[in-house]
Parts: sequence; structure tokens; C-alpha cells
Amino acid sequence: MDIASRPSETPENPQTADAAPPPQAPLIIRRQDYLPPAWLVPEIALDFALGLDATHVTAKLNVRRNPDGNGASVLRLNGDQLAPVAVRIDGQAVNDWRLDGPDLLLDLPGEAHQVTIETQLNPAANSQLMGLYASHGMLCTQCEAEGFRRITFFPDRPDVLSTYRVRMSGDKAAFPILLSNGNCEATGEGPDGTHWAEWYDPWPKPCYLFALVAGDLVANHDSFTTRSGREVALNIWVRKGDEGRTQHAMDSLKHSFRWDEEAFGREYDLDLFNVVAVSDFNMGAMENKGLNVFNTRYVLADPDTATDGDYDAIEGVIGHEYFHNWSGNRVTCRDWFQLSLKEGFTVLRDQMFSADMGSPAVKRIEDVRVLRAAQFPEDSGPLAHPIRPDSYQEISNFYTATVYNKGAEVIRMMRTMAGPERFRAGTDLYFDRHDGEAATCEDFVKAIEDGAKLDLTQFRRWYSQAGTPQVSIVADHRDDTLVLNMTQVVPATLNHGGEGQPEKQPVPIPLKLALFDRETGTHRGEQLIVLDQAEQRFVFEGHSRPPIVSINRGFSAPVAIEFERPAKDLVFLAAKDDDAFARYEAMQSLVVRHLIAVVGGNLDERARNAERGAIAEAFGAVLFDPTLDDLMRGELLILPAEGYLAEQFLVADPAAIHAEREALKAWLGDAMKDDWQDLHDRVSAAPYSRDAAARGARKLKTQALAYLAAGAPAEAKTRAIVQYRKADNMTDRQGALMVLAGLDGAEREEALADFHARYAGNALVIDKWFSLQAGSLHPKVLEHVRQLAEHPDFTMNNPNRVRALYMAFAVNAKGFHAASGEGYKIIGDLIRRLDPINPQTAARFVPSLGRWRRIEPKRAAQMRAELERIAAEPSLSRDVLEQVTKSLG
Ligand code: 0A1
Ligand code: ZN
Repeated sequence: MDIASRPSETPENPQTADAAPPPQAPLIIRRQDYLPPAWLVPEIALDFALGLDATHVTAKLNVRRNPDGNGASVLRLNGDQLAPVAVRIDGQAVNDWRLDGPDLLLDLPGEAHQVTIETQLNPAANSQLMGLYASHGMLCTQCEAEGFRRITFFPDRPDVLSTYRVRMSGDKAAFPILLSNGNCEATGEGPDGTHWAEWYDPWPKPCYLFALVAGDLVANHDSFTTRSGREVALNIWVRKGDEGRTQHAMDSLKHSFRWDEEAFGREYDLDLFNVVAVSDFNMGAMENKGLNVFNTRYVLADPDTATDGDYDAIEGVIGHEYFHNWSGNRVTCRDWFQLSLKEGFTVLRDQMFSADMGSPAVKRIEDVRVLRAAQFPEDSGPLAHPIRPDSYQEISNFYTATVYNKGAEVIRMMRTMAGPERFRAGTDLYFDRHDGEAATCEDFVKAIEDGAKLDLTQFRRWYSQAGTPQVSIVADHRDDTLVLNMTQVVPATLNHGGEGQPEKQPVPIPLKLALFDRETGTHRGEQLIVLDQAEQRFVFEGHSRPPIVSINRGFSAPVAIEFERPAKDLVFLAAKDDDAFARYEAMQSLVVRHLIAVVGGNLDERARNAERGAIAEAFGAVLFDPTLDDLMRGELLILPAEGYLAEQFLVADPAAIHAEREALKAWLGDAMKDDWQDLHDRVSAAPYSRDAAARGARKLKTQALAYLAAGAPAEAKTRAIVQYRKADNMTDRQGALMVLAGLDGAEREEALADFHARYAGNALVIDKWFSLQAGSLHPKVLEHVRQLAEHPDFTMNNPNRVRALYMAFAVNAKGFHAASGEGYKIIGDLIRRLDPINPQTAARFVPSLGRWRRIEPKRAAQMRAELERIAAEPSLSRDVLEQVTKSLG
């Protein structure tokens, strides 16, 4: 056994990582090593004496030997940068405890004890934002996945479920509001201007769902009556001054409560539901029982400061966290390898919710775009992992697009195969069977199998194999029969530095399909076929003419499809398919194959112009199709993203892809100049409202501007200035500024300065100001990013601000992939500087450099060198170290 797989855990807690190991010996946690906990903690009482830079915690754990455990007498309590101030067993002070790395070990004879532990924390010094930390004078917690161990010593694993009683005391002026999970049972005044509150959560939960918030907050109060008549008080807590921007979140919350009752039969189970908005937060939001903590960006919105996209994201995230109350909280995960059990399922639920609240077609297209932009590259890169990973070093690195978004696609496929009613029977059975338990992905699959009456034997491979299946289709029409010859390959994931999967088995791929008669333009109904062999023939009789094949309709399977066919078939589908996603897909394919050919140098001038003409014709058909609404029209006019185009090449040249994509955009901007101008005029006349027509108009407004900016910059500039000045909402204003930020001239500087002054002090809008510049097409973007990093508004301590500047830059191919290698250096420097402050956020930037193997050799060498520079840092966090070593391979 090599040192990389050294089994350094004691048997009583195989799920727990030790102290950060030296770089040469990473501790690998393996799914196969799961053992039940030796001790359970049915109850815990926590007492917090709160202070921003000194909080004293007293934890009383009622521990009981687990009858299903291994009988070990050692109780392992995980810690992370904690020192015990006092330890008592059954009320008696003890000093025979010992530390094993960061963990506290106690020898306990017998069956049950009360263990009391006191710890002392400094929330103000907690820049990692895990555990208890301070944010703008308030105190809050983040415990998923392993943050509770930064508050007190505890068996920090999701299969230990406890009821929580929480007492908080602190200065009443600094912390007038004291919140925790469950219900508030008592409050009172203390000495010296202090006060206290006691909360009790009757639902047993793992410690990752614990939360506490203390601060000077105000709330939007409302209520919801559940279908069985329970009246639930709803509060959305924000800092003073932000309360006017909470109504959309509140509406979304009430819609979520209702929707989960109707769509999944799930009702809320407490009398109180609190949401708190925090501006310093590593992720989007957190589903703590009865006390969801949110990044402000997923709560605060009004038309002047939030775009239509922001509104949609708020609705989706509010839904997501609320839906976790069942998929995650009532039924939780046995261990962190099962993360997709709650996340994949909850993403599917939030996607279905958003689809029902708006346009299902547009929502599906957006979700597929996210999957292709974020998950496909992950699946084909050095960090590929199955939706249920087999090993990890740092669990924070596995909150990925694979676990979340591919996880959702996998469950969606079960639903497609079962149909909605049978799928619902499956989820009902799952919730019934596992309520109150810490379950596994296998439990979920079994419940769907039993409840929906599906055989999922082979389907389980979707849980264990990484990689996006590649499907090839060859159509053969003879007499009146169409034969589709299909093959599937799940590419080997070599996963350098991790555990590779060189051999893959075929998976069941449900493909929705329709065969269009090319003369009548109709089909005889949608069918579902399941490709479950490596090679398979599907025969369709009764087609005297070769039909036009519409396949993977609705994106019924998360696969890549190769299907050579004439451009005219794609033009037909782009204009006529009755499946909205398939229409979008035909349009994308038309552009993708054109750009692949151009980038590959496979088209002469004439052929290129002919193909551009065909694309313009398809665009024209979309622009003037009276059956389309503007939201959908906008989807059909989006060019495929550079990242998705790069995925089509084994080794990509990002500069060539960028240049050709821009060239096509400029050509379309110029050739269709009048159309874009007419469109811009038409949609500019629509007054602001949040209805679908007005949102569609705004989407097209900025799209028209962007095409004009590429093909007719002078015209675009004039229009963008007017759009910026006249804007009565952030969607229009941000769109206009985005276009101006990519152009040169005094107008650019004036607009940026105006925007900054207008929104000074509004952190979420200032984030946009950073992002627009870092993501811009301006030739001096590298210089701008370096300057912005020195701007007084920039800080490394706020993850939103860091992401605003550097994530926007890392996905900006023009800057990031600059030939000089400067872009890589900017991200490399960022990772090294951010790691000591916030390792979780720093690690999220590694994958952009990690894709070097799929980039042309000169840039690949520069990217690799940057990773090596990071790897050479003497004391990297486990988070960054895992990502960097796997990326170097
Ligand atoms: N469970 C949350 C995601 C989440 C995970 C880790 C966090 O720690 C910083 C925060 C949030 C969700 O799916 O929304
Ligand atoms: Zn989630």
C-alpha cells in the first residue's frame, strides 16, 4: 500500500479526516470504509456566551453506545482548531482526555453518559467562514459539511442525529435578535445590558444542520397556512435598510411551500421558518433546519438593483433550500459520499419548481446550458468523479456540478422512464421509508425501483461511473424503413492523481425521439427509446421518405451526441420542431459544427460564407416567427459558449475559438444590422414589468445590442448610451454597461463611473461593477483586472467580491487565455493569496487552470507551470492541495 492510501483512521470513526497532513501524505477518505458510529448523541444542549471576538461555548452531549456500532469504548469527538477549556463526564471534571490530531478522544466505559465540553472561539478572526464567524457586526454559523467541529468537539458526521437545545446570551444592543433552529421557547434579560434566548428543535438532525444567528436585524414578516392547517410564521431577516428588497424572496418562499405540497406531497413541520441574509458567505445558501442562512445575493432584489436573472436565481435558491427540509433534513445523508442523495434530488426539485413558476421550455434550456458549461468540462477533466464519489480528501471540493447538476439529471432520467405518476409513487415511498433516517443513494434508487416499479439494476451505473457518455448515431433509410444505428461509449476517466476509471460499462440512456416527415412537417408522436447496449439498432417502419430525426428531446439524457446530417435538417428542426429544447439544440448544432470547421481551418471562404448565410437565415426565421415568445426567442439567438465549443476539441485553441466566435458574431451583427436595430427599437418600447413579455423584451434588448456591438460598434455605442441613461431597471442598465465596458472611449469610463457612484455602498451592485469589467471584451482587460484588485472596494475577505472580480475573469477566455500567460498568473496569484484566508473559495479557482491537458501545448505549459507554482507553496490547505495535485496528475 502506498503512502497515499495510508489507513490512518481509527476504526471508531472512519469518516473523519485528521489534521491537515503533510503534502506528501494526503489522507484519503473512502466510501467503502464506512462503519456506523460507535457512540450516538441523542441529545445535545449548547450554551453560547456571545461576543464578536470571544464566544464561550458549553456543549452538553448525552451520549449512548450505538447497538449497531463496533463496541469501542473510545468516543471520538472531532475538532478543528479547537482547544478544550474544560471537559466533564457526568458532571465530574476529567483530565484523562487526549487529542489525536485535531480530535478529542475519551475512554468511556458503560452505555450512556453526559459529556460536557467547553470551548472558546474568536468569531471575528474566522476568515474561512466555516463554524461561527462574524459578518458586519453579526454572528452566524456555517456547519455543512464539517464546520460544527470548529464550534465544539462532536462526532461531526451526518449519521449522528440529535435534538438540539440552544441557549444564547449576549449584549442586547449588539445582538437584539437571537435565532437558532426550531422554536424559541424562552427569552429573558440578563445583567449588564445582556439578554438571552432559548431555542429547541424537536426534529433530530445531524450537526451540519445546526445554525445560530445573532445580530441587529430586521425582518419581513409573513405567514403561510399549510394544507393541514398549520400556521407557519415566515421571517426574512436582513440588515437595516435592506428590508425593502425582500418581497420577491418572501413571495418565492410562499410559492415553495405551496408547490412542495402539490408536487411532492411535502408539508412543513415547524411553526416557524426563518431566513437570514448574510453578505459574507462561501456558497449560495444553507438549509439549516428552520433557519436557512442565505448569501444576500439570493435574497435581496428590487428592479433598480437586481436583474431578471437575479430574480430567477432568488426564486430557485429559496426553493432549493426550502425543499431540503424534506430532501436533506427529514431524510438526510448517511455519509458525505451520499451528498447527491440530497443535492441531486433537491436540484431536480428546484428545477421543476422554477419550470412551474415560469416557462418550462426556457428553464430546461437554461439548465442544460449550465450543465454543459460547468459539468461537462468537469466530467472530462482531471477532477472527474461519479455523482456518488468513491473517495475524497476534502469534502468541500465535492460540492460540484457533477454531484448537484448531473445528480439532478440522473434522477430526472428515472422520472422520464417511470413517468410522473409512478415517479411520484417512488418518491412518496422514499420519504415514507426513510423519514428520520440518514440514508444512502442506494436507498433512494431502491425506493424508486419499488415505488415506481422500475428495474434500475443497470441504471445504478450512473451512480458509480464518471464521464459523459458519448452517443454516435448513424441513420440508414431503405424502402420505407429507418434504421438508427447507435453506439455509446463512456470515456475512461483517468483522473490523474485520483482514482481513475479506465473501464466503463454501457448505461441505460433514455432518448425521447420524434421522426418528422420532411414534406408535411409533422410527426406521429414522441417515443421513448432506451439505448442500453454498447451498440444497438432501432428500426422504425412506415416512413416512405427519410424522416428528419429529432432526438434527445427535452435533453432526456445528459449525454453528448454525434449525428452527422445535412445542415438543412438542422435548419428545419431549428424552425419547426415542436420540442423547444430540440429547436434550441438544432440551432446550437448548426453554429457549433460551423465553428468547429472554421477553427479547424476546414472551410474555404466560399463554404464559410455559405454556412454563415444558412445561420443568418435560421436567425431570421427565429426573429420573425410569430409563434415564439421573446424569452424563447432570446434562447434561440444565443451563440454556444466558448467553454462548450472548447469541449468539442480534444485539444482546444481558446484564442482561435474566441476569435472565430467573435467573427461570426460580428458578421451576424453587420449582415443583420437592420434586423437588430428594428428589434432593439421594438423591445425598447416595452415598459418595465416583471411579466414574461416584458422580461423577454429586456433579454432581447441587450442581445440586440451585443450583436450590434460586434458588427456595428458605433451604432451599438449610441444605443447603449441611451439604454443606459433611460434605464429604469438593472437588467437594462447592466446590459448597456456590459456592452459599453467592451468598447473603447470616454463613454465607457463615464458610464462605469456613473454606475459606481450611483450604487456606492450597495455591495451586490458593486459586485456587478467588478464583474462587468473583469468579464469584458475590452483589449485591456488584464490591466483592468490588476487595477481592480487594488481598488479600495476590493477585499479578499468577502467571497462575493472575490468571485465578482476573479470568477468573471476566469471564464473570460480573452483575458484568461491571453497568449502571454498573464491571465493564468492572475488566477494562480489569487489562489496563493486567498488560500490562507479562505481555502474553500480559493480551491474553487483551481479547475480553470486544471484543464491544461485539453488546451494547445503552449498555453498548456503555462497553465501547468502556474499549478506547479501553487503546489510549491509550503503550507497549502487540504482544499487547494487536493485540487492542485489531482490537476497536475
Ligand atoms: N447544502 C447547501 C450548500 C452548502 C454547502 C456548503 C456550505 O458551506 C460553506 C454552504 C452551503 C445547498 O445545497 O444549498
Ligand atoms: Zn442543496
